[in-house]
Amino acid sequence: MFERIKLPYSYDALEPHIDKLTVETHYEKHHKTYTEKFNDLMKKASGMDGKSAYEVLHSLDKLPEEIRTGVRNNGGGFYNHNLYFESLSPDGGKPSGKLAEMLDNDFGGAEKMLEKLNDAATTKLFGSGWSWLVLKDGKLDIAISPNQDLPSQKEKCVELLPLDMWEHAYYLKYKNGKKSYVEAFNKIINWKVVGERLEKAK
Ligand code: MN3
Repeated sequence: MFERIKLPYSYDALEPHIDKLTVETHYEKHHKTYTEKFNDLMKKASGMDGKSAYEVLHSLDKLPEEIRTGVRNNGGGFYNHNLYFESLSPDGGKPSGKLAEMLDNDFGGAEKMLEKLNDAATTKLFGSGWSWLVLKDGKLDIAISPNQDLPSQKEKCVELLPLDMWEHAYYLKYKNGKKSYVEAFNKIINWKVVGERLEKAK
């Protein structure tokens, strides 16, 4: 049984950057539905007992064909939203330690990295998907992925920070204002969690 993370803050904690109704709907409707469908589909998988969602998502070819696409989309939705909600915080601080050092070396600082992450999200990605900070070949890099895919399903890398660019992540408050949404996102990143992911990845 795959379980969502417990939301580490209240629905209104990210106001005014992300509004209460969006957080509540995103977590209680979208994330919940992905999770339920993923669990349902996995009842039809064999030989996957004890595997993490991440492992399942990286061995889709071992699943029965009839559930492969469903697991890819709903398992991805389950996994990515755990990362996403965990990556946000009303007081996420600033990058420090190794993360700050690598952001300086690989981008010229956190601000410059966010410009690239935001640019990929608003101009390179078409339709629903995600923009990511990843660790690739020992360096920080930006990646995009369609639907609920993970960049690491396509190439060897580790996901550090996800930016959800599905309309459900921002439409209630920002309508078609993708740029306003990503600017708001920049202000509520939980840099501590991102730093911990980097430590784990190395
Ligand atoms: Mn979403």
